[in-house]
Amino acid sequence: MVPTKEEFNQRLAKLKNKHEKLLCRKNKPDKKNYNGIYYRYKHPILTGEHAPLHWRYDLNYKTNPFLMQRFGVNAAFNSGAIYLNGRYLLAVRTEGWDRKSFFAIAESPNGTDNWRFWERPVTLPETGEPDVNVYDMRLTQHEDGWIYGVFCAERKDPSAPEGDTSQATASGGIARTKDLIHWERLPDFISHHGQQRNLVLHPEFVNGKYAFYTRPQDGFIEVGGGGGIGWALVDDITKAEAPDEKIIDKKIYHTIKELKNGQGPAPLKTEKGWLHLAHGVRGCAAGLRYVLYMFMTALEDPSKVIARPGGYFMAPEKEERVGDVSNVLFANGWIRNEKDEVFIYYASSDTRMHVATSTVERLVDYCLNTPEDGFRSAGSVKTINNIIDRNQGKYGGSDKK
Ligand code: M1P
Repeated sequence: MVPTKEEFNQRLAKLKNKHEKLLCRKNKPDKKNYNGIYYRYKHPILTGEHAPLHWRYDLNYKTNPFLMQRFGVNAAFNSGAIYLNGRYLLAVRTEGWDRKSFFAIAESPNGTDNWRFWERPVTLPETGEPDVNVYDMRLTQHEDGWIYGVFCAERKDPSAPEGDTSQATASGGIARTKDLIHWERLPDFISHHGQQRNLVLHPEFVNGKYAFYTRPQDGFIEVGGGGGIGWALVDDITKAEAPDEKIIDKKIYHTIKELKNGQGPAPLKTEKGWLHLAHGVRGCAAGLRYVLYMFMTALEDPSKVIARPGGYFMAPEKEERVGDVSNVLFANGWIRNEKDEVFIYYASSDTRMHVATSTVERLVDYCLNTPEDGFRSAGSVKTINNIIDRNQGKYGGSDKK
Protein backbone atom coordinates (compact mmCIF):
# COMPACT_ATOMS: atom_id res chain seq x y z
CA MET A 1 0.00 0.00 0.00
CA VAL A 2 1.21 3.42 -0.88
CA PRO A 3 1.82 5.52 2.27
CA THR A 4 -0.49 8.44 2.84
CA LYS A 5 0.79 12.00 2.63
CA GLU A 6 0.62 12.16 6.42
CA GLU A 7 2.70 8.97 6.84
CA PHE A 8 5.18 10.36 4.31
CA ASN A 9 5.48 13.60 6.29
CA GLN A 10 5.92 11.75 9.58
CA ARG A 11 8.74 9.64 8.20
CA LEU A 12 10.38 12.67 6.63
CA ALA A 13 10.27 14.52 9.95
CA LYS A 14 11.96 11.54 11.65
CA LEU A 15 14.64 11.36 8.97
CA LYS A 16 15.36 15.09 9.28
CA ASN A 17 15.53 14.85 13.04
CA LYS A 18 17.96 11.92 12.99
CA HIS A 19 20.13 13.64 10.37
CA GLU A 20 20.23 16.90 12.29
CA LYS A 21 21.23 15.06 15.49
CA LEU A 22 24.13 13.43 13.65
CA LEU A 23 25.29 16.75 12.20
CA CYS A 24 25.09 18.57 15.55
CA ARG A 25 26.80 15.85 17.59
CA LYS A 26 29.56 17.39 19.73
CA ASN A 27 33.02 15.93 19.24
CA LYS A 28 35.54 15.87 22.05
CA PRO A 29 39.22 14.96 22.18
CA ASP A 30 39.90 11.52 23.63
CA LYS A 31 42.05 12.88 26.46
CA LYS A 32 42.58 9.48 28.10
CA ASN A 33 44.56 8.27 25.09
CA TYR A 34 46.66 11.40 24.52
CA ASN A 35 50.14 10.37 23.36
CA GLY A 36 52.00 13.68 23.72
CA ILE A 37 51.80 14.27 19.96
CA TYR A 38 48.10 14.58 19.09
CA TYR A 39 44.57 14.10 20.38
CA ARG A 40 42.33 11.82 18.39
CA TYR A 41 38.67 12.91 18.52
CA LYS A 42 36.00 10.51 19.72
CA HIS A 43 33.63 10.47 16.76
CA PRO A 44 34.20 10.38 13.02
CA ILE A 45 33.61 13.87 11.63
CA LEU A 46 32.01 12.82 8.35
CA THR A 47 30.38 9.66 7.01
CA GLY A 48 28.12 8.87 4.07
CA GLU A 49 25.21 9.50 6.45
CA HIS A 50 26.24 13.14 6.74
CA ALA A 51 25.37 13.74 3.08
CA PRO A 52 22.40 16.13 2.81
CA LEU A 53 18.99 14.51 2.59
CA HIS A 54 18.10 16.66 -0.39
CA TRP A 55 20.93 15.01 -2.39
CA ARG A 56 19.73 11.54 -1.61
CA TYR A 57 15.95 11.66 -1.49
CA ASP A 58 13.37 12.95 -3.87
CA LEU A 59 11.43 14.84 -1.21
CA ASN A 60 8.23 15.14 -3.24
CA TYR A 61 5.33 12.95 -2.09
CA LYS A 62 3.91 12.80 -5.60
CA THR A 63 7.03 11.37 -7.21
CA ASN A 64 8.47 9.43 -4.24
CA PRO A 65 5.60 8.38 -1.93
CA PHE A 66 7.73 5.59 -0.38
CA LEU A 67 10.44 8.14 0.44
CA MET A 68 13.23 6.03 -1.02
CA GLN A 69 16.80 7.14 -1.45
CA ARG A 70 17.27 7.88 -5.12
CA PHE A 71 21.03 8.32 -4.78
CA GLY A 72 22.80 6.53 -1.94
CA VAL A 73 26.06 7.85 -0.46
CA ASN A 74 28.36 5.05 0.61
CA ALA A 75 31.29 6.87 2.16
CA ALA A 76 32.96 10.20 2.92
CA PHE A 77 36.75 9.94 3.16
CA ASN A 78 40.18 11.10 1.85
CA SER A 79 39.55 14.85 2.08
CA GLY A 80 41.67 17.82 1.10
CA ALA A 81 41.56 20.68 3.60
CA ILE A 82 41.91 24.45 3.59
CA TYR A 83 41.55 27.25 6.13
CA LEU A 84 39.94 30.11 4.28
CA ASN A 85 39.01 33.40 5.95
CA GLY A 86 38.69 31.66 9.33
CA ARG A 87 36.60 28.82 7.87
CA TYR A 88 37.52 25.14 8.19
CA LEU A 89 36.77 23.52 4.84
CA LEU A 90 37.20 20.03 3.47
CA ALA A 91 37.05 18.85 -0.15
CA VAL A 92 35.58 15.48 0.68
CA ARG A 93 35.94 12.37 -1.45
CA THR A 94 32.29 11.43 -1.44
CA GLU A 95 31.42 8.06 -2.88
CA GLY A 96 28.01 6.99 -4.08
CA TRP A 97 26.46 3.55 -3.95
CA ASP A 98 27.43 3.47 -7.63
CA ARG A 99 31.14 3.40 -6.63
CA LYS A 100 31.91 6.71 -8.29
CA SER A 101 33.61 9.38 -6.20
CA PHE A 102 33.03 13.09 -6.50
CA PHE A 103 34.13 16.11 -4.49
CA ALA A 104 31.92 18.00 -2.09
CA ILE A 105 32.86 20.83 0.24
CA ALA A 106 32.03 20.44 3.92
CA GLU A 107 32.42 23.22 6.48
CA SER A 108 32.78 23.33 10.26
CA PRO A 109 32.80 26.36 12.57
CA ASN A 110 35.60 24.94 14.76
CA GLY A 111 37.36 22.27 12.68
CA THR A 112 36.18 19.37 14.82
CA ASP A 113 32.39 19.12 14.71
CA ASN A 114 29.17 20.45 13.17
CA TRP A 115 30.38 19.61 9.68
CA ARG A 116 27.86 20.43 6.98
CA PHE A 117 28.11 19.88 3.25
CA TRP A 118 27.52 22.88 1.06
CA GLU A 119 24.29 23.02 -0.95
CA ARG A 120 25.65 21.11 -3.97
CA PRO A 121 28.65 18.88 -4.71
CA VAL A 122 31.49 20.34 -6.79
CA THR A 123 30.81 20.44 -10.51
CA LEU A 124 34.28 19.68 -11.78
CA PRO A 125 34.89 20.44 -15.44
CA GLU A 126 36.32 17.57 -17.49
CA THR A 127 39.16 17.51 -20.01
CA GLY A 128 38.80 16.22 -23.58
CA GLU A 129 39.36 12.77 -22.11
CA PRO A 130 36.61 12.47 -19.46
CA ASP A 131 37.53 10.96 -16.10
CA VAL A 132 35.64 7.87 -14.97
CA ASN A 133 36.46 8.48 -11.32
CA VAL A 134 38.07 11.41 -9.49
CA TYR A 135 39.37 11.25 -5.94
CA ASP A 136 41.79 12.27 -3.18
CA MET A 137 41.99 16.00 -3.81
CA ARG A 138 44.84 17.93 -2.23
CA LEU A 139 44.03 21.63 -1.80
CA THR A 140 46.94 24.05 -2.08
CA GLN A 141 46.64 27.77 -1.57
CA HIS A 142 49.43 28.80 -3.91
CA GLU A 143 51.37 32.05 -3.76
CA ASP A 144 50.24 32.75 -7.34
CA GLY A 145 46.80 33.62 -5.86
CA TRP A 146 44.87 30.50 -6.93
CA ILE A 147 43.62 27.61 -4.84
CA TYR A 148 44.58 24.42 -6.65
CA GLY A 149 42.84 21.09 -6.34
CA VAL A 150 45.13 18.28 -7.47
CA PHE A 151 43.55 14.83 -7.58
CA CYS A 152 43.63 11.41 -9.14
CA ALA A 153 41.85 11.14 -12.47
CA GLU A 154 41.10 7.51 -13.19
CA ARG A 155 40.08 6.05 -16.54
CA LYS A 156 39.72 2.60 -18.05
CA ASP A 157 43.04 1.42 -19.43
CA PRO A 158 42.72 1.63 -23.23
CA SER A 159 45.37 -1.06 -23.60
CA ALA A 160 43.51 -3.58 -21.40
CA PRO A 161 42.72 -6.82 -23.23
CA GLU A 162 39.13 -7.15 -24.41
CA GLY A 163 36.92 -8.42 -21.61
CA ASP A 164 39.21 -7.02 -18.88
CA THR A 165 36.90 -4.54 -17.20
CA SER A 166 39.07 -3.77 -14.21
CA GLN A 167 42.35 -2.43 -15.55
CA ALA A 168 42.64 1.33 -15.06
CA THR A 169 45.05 4.22 -15.43
CA ALA A 170 45.73 6.95 -12.87
CA SER A 171 46.77 10.48 -13.83
CA GLY A 172 47.24 13.71 -11.91
CA GLY A 173 44.20 15.92 -12.48
CA ILE A 174 44.54 19.66 -11.84
CA ALA A 175 41.81 22.27 -11.31
CA ARG A 176 41.89 25.73 -9.80
CA THR A 177 39.43 28.05 -8.12
CA LYS A 178 39.12 31.18 -6.01
CA ASP A 179 35.98 30.21 -4.11
CA LEU A 180 35.75 26.37 -4.18
CA ILE A 181 32.52 26.75 -6.20
CA HIS A 182 33.69 27.74 -9.67
CA TRP A 183 36.54 25.58 -10.95
CA GLU A 184 38.77 25.86 -14.00
CA ARG A 185 40.09 22.52 -15.18
CA LEU A 186 43.66 22.45 -16.47
CA PRO A 187 45.23 19.66 -18.53
CA ASP A 188 46.36 16.61 -16.55
CA PHE A 189 49.93 16.49 -15.28
CA ILE A 190 52.22 14.83 -17.80
CA SER A 191 54.70 12.43 -16.25
CA HIS A 192 57.35 10.50 -18.16
CA HIS A 193 57.51 7.90 -15.40
CA GLY A 194 54.29 5.93 -15.80
CA GLN A 195 51.06 6.55 -13.92
CA GLN A 196 50.52 9.13 -11.19
CA ARG A 197 48.58 9.11 -7.94
CA ASN A 198 49.16 11.18 -4.80
CA LEU A 199 50.26 14.22 -6.76
CA VAL A 200 50.54 17.31 -4.50
CA LEU A 201 51.35 20.93 -5.34
CA HIS A 202 53.85 22.75 -3.12
CA PRO A 203 52.42 26.14 -1.97
CA GLU A 204 55.39 28.28 -3.07
CA PHE A 205 57.37 28.73 -6.25
CA VAL A 206 60.76 27.04 -6.16
CA ASN A 207 63.36 28.65 -8.44
CA GLY A 208 60.46 30.43 -10.12
CA LYS A 209 58.70 27.15 -10.96
CA TYR A 210 55.69 25.23 -9.72
CA ALA A 211 56.86 22.32 -7.58
CA PHE A 212 55.02 19.01 -7.26
CA TYR A 213 55.36 15.99 -5.01
CA THR A 214 54.73 13.03 -7.29
CA ARG A 215 54.34 9.27 -7.03
CA PRO A 216 55.41 7.57 -10.21
CA GLN A 217 54.00 4.06 -10.55
CA ASP A 218 54.31 1.35 -13.18
CA GLY A 219 50.75 0.04 -12.77
CA PHE A 220 47.45 1.17 -11.29
CA ILE A 221 47.81 -0.61 -7.91
CA GLU A 222 51.42 -1.80 -7.83
CA VAL A 223 54.05 0.89 -8.09
CA GLY A 224 56.46 -1.76 -9.38
CA GLY A 225 59.96 -0.48 -10.06
CA GLY A 226 58.65 3.08 -9.59
CA GLY A 227 57.27 4.45 -6.37
CA GLY A 228 58.56 6.70 -3.65
CA ILE A 229 57.67 10.34 -3.17
CA GLY A 230 59.08 12.22 -6.12
CA TRP A 231 59.78 15.89 -6.75
CA ALA A 232 59.21 17.65 -10.05
CA LEU A 233 59.50 21.26 -11.19
CA VAL A 234 57.09 22.56 -13.78
CA ASP A 235 57.39 25.76 -15.82
CA ASP A 236 53.76 26.30 -16.71
CA ILE A 237 50.92 24.89 -14.62
CA THR A 238 48.45 25.38 -17.45
CA LYS A 239 50.32 22.62 -19.29
CA ALA A 240 52.12 20.86 -16.47
CA GLU A 241 54.78 18.51 -17.73
CA ALA A 242 57.57 17.12 -15.59
CA PRO A 243 60.74 16.56 -17.56
CA ASP A 244 62.18 14.79 -14.56
CA GLU A 245 61.08 13.34 -11.22
CA LYS A 246 63.67 12.90 -8.51
CA ILE A 247 62.75 10.52 -5.66
CA ILE A 248 63.13 12.28 -2.32
CA ASP A 249 61.57 9.63 -0.04
CA LYS A 250 61.84 6.11 -1.39
CA LYS A 251 60.10 2.89 -0.37
CA ILE A 252 62.33 0.69 1.77
CA TYR A 253 62.41 -3.02 2.54
CA HIS A 254 60.87 -4.07 5.87
CA THR A 255 59.56 -0.66 6.85
CA ILE A 256 56.07 0.84 7.04
CA LYS A 257 56.57 1.98 3.42
CA GLU A 258 57.87 -1.26 2.04
CA LEU A 259 55.39 -1.53 -0.84
CA LYS A 260 54.58 2.09 -1.57
CA ASN A 261 54.15 5.54 -0.07
CA GLY A 262 52.69 8.88 -1.02
CA GLN A 263 52.72 12.51 0.07
CA GLY A 264 49.63 13.48 2.07
CA PRO A 265 48.59 17.15 2.04
CA ALA A 266 50.81 20.05 0.94
CA PRO A 267 53.52 20.57 3.58
CA LEU A 268 53.29 23.17 6.36
CA LYS A 269 56.00 25.82 6.59
CA THR A 270 57.62 26.25 10.02
CA GLU A 271 60.72 28.07 11.25
CA LYS A 272 62.62 24.80 11.33
CA GLY A 273 61.57 23.42 7.95
CA TRP A 274 58.59 22.03 6.03
CA LEU A 275 56.44 19.51 7.89
CA HIS A 276 55.22 16.62 5.76
CA LEU A 277 52.52 14.06 6.39
CA ALA A 278 52.50 10.96 4.18
CA HIS A 279 51.18 7.41 4.02
CA GLY A 280 53.18 4.22 3.88
CA VAL A 281 51.96 0.80 2.78
CA ARG A 282 53.17 -2.66 3.60
CA GLY A 283 51.83 -6.07 2.67
CA CYS A 284 50.90 -8.76 5.17
CA ALA A 285 48.67 -11.85 5.38
CA ALA A 286 45.67 -9.56 6.01
CA GLY A 287 46.38 -7.58 2.82
CA LEU A 288 47.74 -4.06 2.55
CA ARG A 289 48.22 -1.98 5.69
CA TYR A 290 48.22 1.80 5.31
CA VAL A 291 49.66 3.98 8.09
CA LEU A 292 50.60 7.66 8.33
CA TYR A 293 54.15 8.90 8.84
CA MET A 294 55.89 12.27 8.93
CA PHE A 295 59.13 13.78 7.71
CA MET A 296 60.62 17.26 7.43
CA THR A 297 62.38 19.03 4.56
CA ALA A 298 64.69 22.05 4.43
CA LEU A 299 63.15 25.51 4.27
CA GLU A 300 65.44 26.62 1.46
CA ASP A 301 65.04 23.32 -0.43
CA PRO A 302 61.74 21.51 0.15
CA SER A 303 63.11 18.49 -1.74
CA LYS A 304 65.86 17.90 0.82
CA VAL A 305 64.75 15.67 3.71
CA ILE A 306 66.23 16.83 7.03
CA ALA A 307 64.32 14.65 9.51
CA ARG A 308 62.85 11.16 9.20
CA PRO A 309 61.16 10.03 12.41
CA GLY A 310 61.12 6.22 12.33
CA GLY A 311 57.97 4.12 12.18
CA TYR A 312 54.40 5.30 11.93
CA PHE A 313 52.91 8.51 13.25
CA MET A 314 49.39 7.13 13.27
CA ALA A 315 48.01 3.64 12.54
CA PRO A 316 44.44 2.32 12.38
CA GLU A 317 42.88 1.73 15.81
CA LYS A 318 39.58 0.21 17.00
CA GLU A 319 36.73 0.95 14.54
CA GLU A 320 39.19 2.68 12.20
CA ARG A 321 40.51 -0.76 11.30
CA VAL A 322 37.32 -1.86 9.57
CA GLY A 323 35.55 -0.53 6.52
CA ASP A 324 35.24 -0.93 2.77
CA VAL A 325 39.02 -1.30 2.50
CA SER A 326 40.08 -2.35 5.99
CA ASN A 327 43.34 -1.56 7.78
CA VAL A 328 43.81 1.80 6.06
CA LEU A 329 44.57 5.27 7.38
CA PHE A 330 44.95 7.89 4.67
CA ALA A 331 45.37 11.66 5.02
CA ASN A 332 45.41 14.27 2.30
CA GLY A 333 44.35 17.32 4.32
CA TRP A 334 45.45 19.28 7.34
CA ILE A 335 44.91 22.82 8.58
CA ARG A 336 47.12 25.12 10.61
CA ASN A 337 45.17 27.99 12.14
CA GLU A 338 46.41 31.37 13.40
CA LYS A 339 47.13 29.85 16.84
CA ASP A 340 49.48 27.31 15.23
CA GLU A 341 47.08 24.53 16.11
CA VAL A 342 47.14 21.75 13.54
CA PHE A 343 44.01 19.81 12.58
CA ILE A 344 44.93 16.52 10.97
CA TYR A 345 42.09 15.21 8.83
CA TYR A 346 42.44 11.51 8.20
CA ALA A 347 40.22 8.82 6.79
CA SER A 348 39.87 5.27 8.04
CA SER A 349 39.44 2.21 5.87
CA ASP A 350 38.17 4.18 2.85
CA THR A 351 34.91 4.79 4.72
CA ARG A 352 34.83 7.81 7.07
CA MET A 353 36.68 10.97 8.10
CA HIS A 354 38.25 11.73 11.49
CA VAL A 355 40.21 14.56 13.05
CA ALA A 356 43.18 14.62 15.40
CA THR A 357 44.65 17.86 16.76
CA SER A 358 48.20 18.87 17.53
CA THR A 359 50.35 21.99 17.31
CA VAL A 360 53.21 23.09 15.07
CA GLU A 361 55.51 22.99 18.10
CA ARG A 362 54.66 19.38 18.97
CA LEU A 363 54.90 18.16 15.37
CA VAL A 364 58.29 19.81 14.89
CA ASP A 365 59.48 18.25 18.15
CA TYR A 366 58.15 14.87 17.00
CA CYS A 367 59.99 15.13 13.68
CA LEU A 368 63.28 16.42 15.03
CA ASN A 369 63.53 14.22 18.12
CA THR A 370 62.06 10.86 17.14
CA PRO A 371 64.92 8.51 16.25
CA GLU A 372 65.12 7.30 12.66
CA ASP A 373 64.25 3.74 11.68
CA GLY A 374 67.25 1.49 12.44
CA PHE A 375 66.30 -0.80 9.50
CA ARG A 376 67.27 -3.93 11.45
CA SER A 377 66.15 -5.50 14.74
CA ALA A 378 69.55 -4.66 16.19
CA GLY A 379 68.95 -1.03 15.22
CA SER A 380 65.70 -0.94 17.22
CA VAL A 381 67.46 -2.36 20.29
CA LYS A 382 70.22 0.24 19.92
CA THR A 383 67.59 3.01 19.85
CA ILE A 384 65.94 1.68 23.01
CA ASN A 385 69.29 1.40 24.76
CA ASN A 386 70.03 5.02 23.89
CA ILE A 387 66.73 6.08 25.46
CA ILE A 388 67.46 4.00 28.57
CA ASP A 389 70.96 5.49 28.83
CA ARG A 390 69.51 8.99 28.68
CA ASN A 391 66.93 8.11 31.30
CA GLN A 392 69.74 6.86 33.51
CA GLY A 393 71.45 10.21 33.13
CA LYS A 394 74.37 9.00 30.99
CA TYR A 395 74.27 12.12 28.82
CA GLY A 396 73.05 14.43 31.56
CA GLY A 397 69.56 14.20 30.06
CA SER A 398 67.66 12.95 33.11
CA ASP A 399 65.96 15.18 35.70
CA LYS A 400 66.36 12.40 38.27
CA LYS A 401 67.96 13.65 41.50
O1 M1P B 1 42.58 1.89 -0.55
C1 M1P B 1 43.61 2.57 0.07
C2 M1P B 1 44.08 3.77 -0.77
O2 M1P B 1 44.60 3.27 -2.00
C3 M1P B 1 45.12 4.22 -2.90
O3 M1P B 1 46.28 4.83 -2.38
P1 M1P B 1 47.73 4.45 -2.98
O4 M1P B 1 47.74 4.92 -4.37
O5 M1P B 1 48.78 5.11 -2.16
O6 M1P B 1 47.82 2.97 -2.86
C4 M1P B 1 44.08 5.30 -3.22
O7 M1P B 1 43.09 4.72 -4.03
C5 M1P B 1 43.44 5.85 -1.98
O8 M1P B 1 42.34 6.62 -2.36
C6 M1P B 1 42.95 4.74 -1.05
O9 M1P B 1 42.53 5.30 0.17
